[in-house]
Amino acid sequence: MAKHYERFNAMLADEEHVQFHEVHEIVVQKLGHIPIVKGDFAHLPNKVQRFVAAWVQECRPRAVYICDGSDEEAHEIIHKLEERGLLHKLRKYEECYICRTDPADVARVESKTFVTTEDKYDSVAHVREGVQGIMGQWMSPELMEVEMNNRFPGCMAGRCMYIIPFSMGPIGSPLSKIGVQLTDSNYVLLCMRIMTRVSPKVWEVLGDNEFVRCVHSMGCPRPVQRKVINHWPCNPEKILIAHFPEIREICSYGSGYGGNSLLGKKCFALRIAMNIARDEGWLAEHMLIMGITEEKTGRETFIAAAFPSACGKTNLAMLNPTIPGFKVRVVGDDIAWMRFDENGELYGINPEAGFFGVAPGTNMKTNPNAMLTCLKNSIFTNVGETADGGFYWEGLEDEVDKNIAITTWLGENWRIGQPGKAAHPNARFTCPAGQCPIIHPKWEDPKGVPISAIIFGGRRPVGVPLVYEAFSWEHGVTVGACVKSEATAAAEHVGKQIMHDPMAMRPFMGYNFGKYLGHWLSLNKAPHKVPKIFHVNWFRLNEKGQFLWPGFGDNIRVLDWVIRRVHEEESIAVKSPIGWLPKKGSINMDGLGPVDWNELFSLPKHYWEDDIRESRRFLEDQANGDVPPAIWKELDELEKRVKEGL
Ligand code: GTP
Ligand code: SPV
Ligand code: MN
Repeated sequence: MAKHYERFNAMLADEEHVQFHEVHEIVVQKLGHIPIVKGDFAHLPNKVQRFVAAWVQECRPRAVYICDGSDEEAHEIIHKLEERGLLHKLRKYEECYICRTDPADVARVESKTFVTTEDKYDSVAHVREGVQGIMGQWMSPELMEVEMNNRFPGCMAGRCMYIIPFSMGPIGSPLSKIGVQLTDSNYVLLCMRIMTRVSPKVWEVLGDNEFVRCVHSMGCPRPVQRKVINHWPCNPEKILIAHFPEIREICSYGSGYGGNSLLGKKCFALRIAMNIARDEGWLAEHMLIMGITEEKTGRETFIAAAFPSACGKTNLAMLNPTIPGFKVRVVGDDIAWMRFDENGELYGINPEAGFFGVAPGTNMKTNPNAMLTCLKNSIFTNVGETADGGFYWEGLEDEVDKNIAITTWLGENWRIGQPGKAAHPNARFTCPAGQCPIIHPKWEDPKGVPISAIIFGGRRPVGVPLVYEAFSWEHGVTVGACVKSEATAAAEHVGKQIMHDPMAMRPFMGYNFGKYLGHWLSLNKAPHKVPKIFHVNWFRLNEKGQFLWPGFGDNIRVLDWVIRRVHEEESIAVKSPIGWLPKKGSINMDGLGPVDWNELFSLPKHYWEDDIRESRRFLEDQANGDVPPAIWKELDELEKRVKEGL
């Protein structure tokens, strides 16, 4: 049996056979002479002690540091990283730091991300012979064992292992889950304390219960074998991001960047959580949550929306309305955990505590709320820096002195207007959500907020209208299953290829995609009141390659239509073969420049025929026998409607 399972089983066996008072002795033996430089190991929950001890044995760090999430702790670490040169203070703001990574470690690495289960088809769907599966990758426990053995033994030599207790969701909420991350990166620790709730209270809430085991190493034991660039240790050639849903364990090696290393985010809150969600009857999704209040009536409607990475979730969640009468407040910008309550209402929480937002494109016009959130206590990774100690990235041309000297993310001297870019396209800000001027007062409500609509979307340059509404839950799930988008810099894909990204979850699938669709469909049962499902596209282009829709703050006009549909306004929709479309004139266009309604909503017949054929092919290729019959039925009906009606 593979070692990680053995290690896990041994922990359970220990529990059965060993008396409580003996546990500590055993663990101390396993820790050997490794000093605990901070925290009281003996007071950690038993299961955590064993987990740490097992991985200390494996990774052989120089010391163990038990984090408490306090500001003092953060300052101590920041100070250390400033001295080392990894962090640099941005003197224009309060407690903001800039960090430049090794240019070989700048985004999620989907090709090195795996799910390991005993049975392959628990992790991935059956693909057509000769087809490369893209909805998650499985690696057998045996092969994974070899890969892990090739990396983890001794991987923290000469470094400190940080023990991070964190809660995804408000500490103690019935919807929250606890994780413990071990890491040898203190940059990761600093980001984890922004993105999750790191606190000793987690130990109390955890007690003897289960938690998600997260292990992360930069893969750069000392003495280093590979030249460290920008003081950013990493091991890009050997990146491996392994998930073991059966034992709720995540092991990540070689990268310090974003979703590769902040394991609470995509690894836990999506890939592992969706396994838990399937078992417990809820949903863990790549979705923002926002509340929109109509000021005239005071009515507030909450919406969850799934767009692929770098396709506009953060921007929509914090939207600054360009038309009067609406108040928008953000609950979450990337991940939603949603569950039907006993009355059948869908409630959602944001399991995260911070925003890890795409920097380029963010400015006071497109997203003032994000700009105002990250003016203090934030970390900026792979952005440029102005000579007066400010951040800079593409999109800020009008907000800084045009002649100011800028250092690019690659450390080069640069000025606005010169060729090249100041920031990496996947440069990010990491900031506490609580600092957002429009954070929703209920964003930490343990019950969550009631979700009335689900929106899917993506970057679709042609053919797909600004907005449409699905006819039913089943139709909506099919729309979600057929989400596609242009590739972005959030992962390693290159070029402007259109990729399938069902439910915006392609990079984050934690189990068999066909069964995941089945799980979505299964939620439409009494007493559940399933929300309406919509599809939006802010990215349609005209013949000249310009956006047909202004986007950003003007997206409120589309949300207004969505809300009115949620509240059963019938006269504003017309039936089309692909779903309900806005009746001409039913979207408020007051004060907008010229917008070509006909072009925005046109449904080219050939395009849709091809699109449906291609989507069918995708589902057959990627999940043939596993796709629920209801999805095929929806596709058949859609095809028929398009054939006869367009
Ligand atoms: P992840 O954090 O990777 O999951 O991304 P996200 O979905 O939160 O995307 P985000 O809101 O950060 O937007 C990514 C890019 O899309 C930014 O460069 C934005 O400027 C751009 N963008 C966002 N909304 C719009 C829009 O309505 N119209 C246009 N044209 N661009 C947009
Ligand atoms: C995404 O890629 O969807 C992100 C950034 O939100 S990362 O945390 O790196 O996954
Ligand atoms: Mn995301």
